[in-house]
Amino acid sequence: MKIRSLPVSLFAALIALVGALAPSIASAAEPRTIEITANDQMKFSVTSIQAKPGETLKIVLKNLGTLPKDAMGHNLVVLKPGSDAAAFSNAAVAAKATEYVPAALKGQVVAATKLLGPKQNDEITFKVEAAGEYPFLCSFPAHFVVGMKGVISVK
Ligand SMILES: [Cu+2]
Repeated sequence: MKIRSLPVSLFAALIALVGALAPSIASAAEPRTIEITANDQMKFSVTSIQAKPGETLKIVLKNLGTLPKDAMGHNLVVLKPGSDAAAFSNAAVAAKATEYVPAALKGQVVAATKLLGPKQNDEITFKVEAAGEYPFLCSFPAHFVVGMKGVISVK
């Protein structure tokens, strides 16, 4: 009885091993999609994201608002760990020509969506290589101060 059951349990163990490996292979190849909405109340629907070092993330930003882009545009800018998001927001006020991404601070940007008007979408795909806290914000004037900000925690 024992001799007969051994190959069966080995086969079952192999099946289990393949099953355990398959999802990790799939996740390494495909970015993880995170949908975030913005609105006329100046809120992001997601403000905290957990990720692993080396993971590829795809953030889809959807502006659900109806107010015109000049008055209530939204973007989503991901900064490198250690960047000062408040300082970035302050500098962005004078950077309307570059969709509120100040040229002098471009080196801090990991990825940025375009500035969205009402009912527009955009997406960014990027890899978070190093562990750390990656701040993100909407850099439209004053939106950071009202609370359009969050953190991607990579560990
Ligand atoms: Cu905004």
